[in-house]
Amino acid sequence: MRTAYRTCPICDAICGLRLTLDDDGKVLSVRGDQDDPFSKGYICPKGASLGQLDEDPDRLRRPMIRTGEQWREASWEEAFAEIDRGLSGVIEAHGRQSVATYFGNPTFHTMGGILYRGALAQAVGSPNVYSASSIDQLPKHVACGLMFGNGLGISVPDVDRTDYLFVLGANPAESHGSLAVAPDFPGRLKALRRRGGKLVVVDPRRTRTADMADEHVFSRPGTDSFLLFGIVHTLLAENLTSVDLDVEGMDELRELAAEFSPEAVAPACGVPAATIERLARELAAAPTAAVYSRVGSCTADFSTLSQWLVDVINILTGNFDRPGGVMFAKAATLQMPWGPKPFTYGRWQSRVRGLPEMLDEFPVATLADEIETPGEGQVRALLAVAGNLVLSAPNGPRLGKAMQSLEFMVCVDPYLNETTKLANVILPPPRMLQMPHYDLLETMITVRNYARFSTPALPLEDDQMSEEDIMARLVLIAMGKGADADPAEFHEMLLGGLLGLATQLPGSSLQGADPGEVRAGLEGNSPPELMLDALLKAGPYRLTLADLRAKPSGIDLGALEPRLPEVLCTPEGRVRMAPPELVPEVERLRGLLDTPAPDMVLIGRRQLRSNNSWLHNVPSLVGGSNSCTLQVNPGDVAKLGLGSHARVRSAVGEVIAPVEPTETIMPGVVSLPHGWGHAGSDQRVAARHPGVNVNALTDSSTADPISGNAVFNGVPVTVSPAPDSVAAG
Ligand SMILES: Nc1nc2c(c(=O)[nH]1)N[C@H]1C(S)=C(S)[C@@H](COP(=O)(O)OP(=O)(O)OC[C@H]3O[C@@H](n4cnc5c(=O)[nH]c(N)nc54)[C@H](O)[C@@H]3O)O[C@H]1N2
Ligand SMILES: Nc1nc2c(c(=O)[nH]1)N[C@H]1C(S)=C(S)[C@@H](COP(=O)(O)OP(=O)(O)OC[C@H]3O[C@@H](n4cnc5c(=O)[nH]c(N)nc54)[C@H](O)[C@@H]3O)O[C@H]1N2
Ligand code: SF4
Ligand SMILES: [Mo]
Repeated sequence: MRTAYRTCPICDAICGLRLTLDDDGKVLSVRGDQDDPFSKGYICPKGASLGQLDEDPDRLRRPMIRTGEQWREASWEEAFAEIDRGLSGVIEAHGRQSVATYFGNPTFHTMGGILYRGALAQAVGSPNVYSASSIDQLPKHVACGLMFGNGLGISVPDVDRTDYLFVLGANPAESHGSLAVAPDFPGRLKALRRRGGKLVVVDPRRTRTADMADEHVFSRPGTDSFLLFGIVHTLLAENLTSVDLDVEGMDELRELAAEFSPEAVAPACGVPAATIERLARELAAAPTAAVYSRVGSCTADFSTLSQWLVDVINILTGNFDRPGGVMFAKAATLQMPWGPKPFTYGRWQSRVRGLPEMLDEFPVATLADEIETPGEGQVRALLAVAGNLVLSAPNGPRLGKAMQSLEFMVCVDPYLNETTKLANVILPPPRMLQMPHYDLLETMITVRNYARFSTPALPLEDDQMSEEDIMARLVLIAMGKGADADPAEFHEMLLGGLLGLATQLPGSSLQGADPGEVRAGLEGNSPPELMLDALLKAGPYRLTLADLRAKPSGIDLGALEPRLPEVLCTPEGRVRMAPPELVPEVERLRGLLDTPAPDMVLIGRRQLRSNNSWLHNVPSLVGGSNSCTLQVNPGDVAKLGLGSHARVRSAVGEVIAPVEPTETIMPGVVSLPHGWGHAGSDQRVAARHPGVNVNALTDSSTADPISGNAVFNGVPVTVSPAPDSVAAG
């Protein structure tokens, strides 16, 4: 028996875990690590199932090659040779633009993913770069880019010190938080209330978070910008502002908010004017307050506008960049990607819809267009790393069909699933416990400064390949160096580039040092570990990998402190309160003030024991409350005459799902969780709990006009009774 310390790699809470393993490396138990200064022993059911997930017998061990419908295991040599042939063929015939890359959610967490994804996209040399950002948080990046000149200038709510937390379109009691790393988020919310603070939740569902709150406000999906404008209007009209930052555009902001009085917006968002006014006054009067918004608000229409208004309120109430308000974490590593970079976008446009590039990417919502539409630059090949687009992307089934028309597709993924089964080659990364782990992105958005590194708990076996070697070999193939090129050559190149930046960037603790000397002093058992050592040494605390290894339960780096000047990148050095780029959207919003809402709209939901699409093959995580049901208000159940199952139809598709009548959802709204739809899956447990694909209903032709982000919430649908016999749920 031995103990292994791990950071849980599943969700954004990055909890510290303590595992016991037997001599064969089998996981005997998983517990929260009591000695972790940040998570303090917290663990959720998913973390507790990490052993089962890691040891899942359906995980792929060896590369897979498909011929027709037939999959067979192959050697790594054969798989890379096949990829070299397929990819080079497409590049020769159609040019580099015809190869798309997609990076899914886990690439934000794994070291091989986060450190190598940029290099892979660059080596492919195509503008067709896509990631889970544009089906998630892109509007937040864009709003921060426009206001602070820094697309990564994302602040987090100071949950541990705030007196008033206003949660909009997030359910951290079940999701455990997102873009705000706070292990044991539920415990932190309880502590907020214990110390006399107030928790307000605005959501079309009475969620677990809403149940914990002092006040829950039902609001109509897709209308957050109305509500937020109503609050801004009140703050300005009643002189409740206390702006203590160097800002510009206050007059323009006043003008933009003028027509959005609480009375004007109330019919649109479904929140009474008196409630909007009271919330504005409470936010202004609280000693400290933080407005926090996430997926519900980011994946709806007008999402860039609502993310902007969230920070406008934080600034107007004097709560931006101060304890108890919203603040910026100070990560232990040199800020990724390598220092603050002025925000630019629209440097190139997507071929079919003319959507602007955002942070070097195009929105996932237009990937199907780029594959389906003939002409020069048509996407003919796809490299997808850690993504399950058929279940996660808007109109996933359409995208799946488009994928079938590709000439070549490669997935880096441990599972044969709804998306990877459409590939020609699948390359499986090692098990989680075999990888080193440091969450380079999440540690940039913690609610307390913190660092924790996990060494691999288990060695790689002879027939396995590290994720960084897989990525490096794909890079080398894309560079035209062939299937046999030595990945070590590329690792050293990437490390060299990183050291070049780390020794030059202002603010780096290694600025002015000699890259060769720094390289000679680096230590680590793998290329990502060497890179981490460099990034830590270049970071503000001058830590080393050895420091983190010596403290496997993690290191507390103190409470957040004000640091806006380090984050702000606008040329004039001031925060832009009314970015001109947003004005057309404000006009579009104004045009909808008196438009009646659709009769019935669809929203999503996250379930405690799921994580997007990929945990449904773990027996302890499926069944019971974790099943794919359509939540409907009992009034609507009666009105629509629904029985046990309902047919849900949208502009693009239809599904049949079991009905779950519940008072927790507001009338006129139904909810289906995402990540389901595993009928016929090769994942044996998931196939027994298939559920339906909610993204068969979401529409890829609608997107937030500014960011291009997908719209998953507020989708107009019709709901009708369905006979049980045709039910697929
Ligand atoms: N258990 C679990 N945890 C997860 C995940 C998971 O799948 N399951 N996924 C992880 C990922 S990738 C992410 S990004 C995070 C996301 O973390 P959260 O953002 O906290 O996730 P959700 O639970 O989707 O919360 C969105 C809420 O918005 C509400 N909503 C829908 N539409 C609207 C709207 O128009 N306005 C408002 N105000 N509310 C709306 C929904 O009812 C829902 O309660 O969770 C992470 N953690
Ligand atoms: N309707 C609706 N759709 C949504 C959402 C919603 O709220 N509603 N939420 C959206 C959000 S927030 C997100 S983040 C996206 C997620 O979208 P995706 O990232 O495309 O989908 P996931 O389901 O997270 O799939 C992750 C894949 O990574 C694989 N994987 C797991 N671990 C590893 C690893 O270590 N290495 C590699 N290479 N692969 C690994 C899994 O097997 C799985 O195939 O979905 C979005 N889709
Ligand atoms: S909350 Fe997230 S990080 Fe923590 S144990 Fe659960 S899945 Fe892992
Ligand atoms: Mo996400």
